[in-house]
Amino acid sequence: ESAEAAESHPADFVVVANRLPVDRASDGGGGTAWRTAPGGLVTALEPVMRDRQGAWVGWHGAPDEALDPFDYDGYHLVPVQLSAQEVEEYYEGFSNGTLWPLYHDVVAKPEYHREWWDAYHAVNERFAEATAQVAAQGATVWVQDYQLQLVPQMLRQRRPDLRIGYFLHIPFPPIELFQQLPWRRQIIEGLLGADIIGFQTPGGAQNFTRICRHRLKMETHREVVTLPTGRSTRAKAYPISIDAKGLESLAQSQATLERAAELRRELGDPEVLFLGVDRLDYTKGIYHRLRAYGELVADGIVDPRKVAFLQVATPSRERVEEYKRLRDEVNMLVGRINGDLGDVRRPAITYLHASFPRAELAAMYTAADVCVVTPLRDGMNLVCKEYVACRSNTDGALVLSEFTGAAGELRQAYMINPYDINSMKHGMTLAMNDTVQNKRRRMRALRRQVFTHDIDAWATSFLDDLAALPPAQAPSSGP
Ligand code: GDG
Repeated sequence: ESAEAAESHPADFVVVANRLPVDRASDGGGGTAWRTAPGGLVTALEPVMRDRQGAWVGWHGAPDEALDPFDYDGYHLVPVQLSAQEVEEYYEGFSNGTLWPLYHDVVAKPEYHREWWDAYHAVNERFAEATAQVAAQGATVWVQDYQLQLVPQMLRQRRPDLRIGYFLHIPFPPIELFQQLPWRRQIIEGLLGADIIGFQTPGGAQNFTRICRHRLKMETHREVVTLPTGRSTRAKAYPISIDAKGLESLAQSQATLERAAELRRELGDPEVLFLGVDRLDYTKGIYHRLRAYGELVADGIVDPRKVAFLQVATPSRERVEEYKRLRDEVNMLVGRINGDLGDVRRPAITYLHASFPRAELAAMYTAADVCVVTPLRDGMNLVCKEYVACRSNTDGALVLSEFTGAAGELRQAYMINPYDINSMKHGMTLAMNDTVQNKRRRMRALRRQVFTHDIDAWATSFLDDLAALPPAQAPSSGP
């Protein structure tokens, strides 16, 4: 039945991602309804999708459930079915237990299991098949992220007429780490099926071309990789961003301003409010950050009666073992710091393991004097850009890890090395105590960067590059 639906909706533009941009929520009357899962990618692609009869191929989030394609809010959605075992092996296993830690500098130990790989391969085939069914002749297809690295090649084999773009949202590791992967060759060949392979940073793109040159003996010239078939592919950086204007206007709304003031009161009217917002993930450096802050309190540099720290950790991948452990470790650390150093009236750290509506996050960004972003490795990191977008009166200070993709753009942040606890303590202290003029100067520069390089600019530059390539190559020229 999906072929039938595809015939009635051949799409000129197709986004392929692990998840569809919708969630199923209770409709209040005992049933369920679809709701847009808000996110930067959805915002960025909305105009393109509407103008070009776009379709979105992805999993709908429920295991063992087959769904026909359906239209929702102007999108044509094509659900891909996953069994409960595939969710375990392809998603939790290979994607989040193998690739995620390997690509993030092995800050956790990647696990290599042949069954996980088999499931990853099979699911990638299914995504490629569903996409081949829905794409119109000569359509543009944009494949997203590490869960679907084999799709570009699998799709090209089925549909050599398509223009295929691919974007990796996480870092691409150096050759020394990537080499560990038992299926390294298949992954590289999978990606090379795309006409353009986008990375968050120039470093990621270089890691990729270096592997093509040194391990696969392909010819490379700057961003161009030439395959043995003569076809060529580009590996290039497209740093992702946010809907800066949209977030700024949310932050400036009366409701947000009132909520921001109320938040500060609820936190005991601190002189300085520190803020951290992350998915609860071991790559984000949450533990390291809170430990450094705990030391500042213990050293007497920070007085918890005058300074507050609000840490939001959004629940994430809760069935994966490493994430359970991290959750316990952070709980214990916060308990220890608050037990040892808190005050009757106020804990040293206010820790919230929960997720919040976007407007509440905007109020937090608006309320905070210092935003602390300390990942051990991060493809880009959007939280730091969101904080900057919310600081319209150019106050506030951003403490940022060198190991984020964003560090390449947000040069005026207070840079720290999260592996160096003294560097973190120093960065937080400086951000808290620096002169108003210095903070303003830095924040103005940060805001210029974020507002001139927003999510729209990101999507446009990728899609313009893709559109500028010569039209699709002959069917025999696939890799
Ligand atoms: C991956 C890459 C790359 C967080 N808590 C809540 C909430 N959030 C939102 C933030 C932000 C997003 O989630 C997190 O984005 P990050 O970029 O910080 O991190 P990842 O989730 O790891 O994203 C990353 C990104 O993809 C894009 O390419 O930058 O490097 O790892 O937007 O605001 N949103 C809401 N409630 C919460 O409680 N509504």
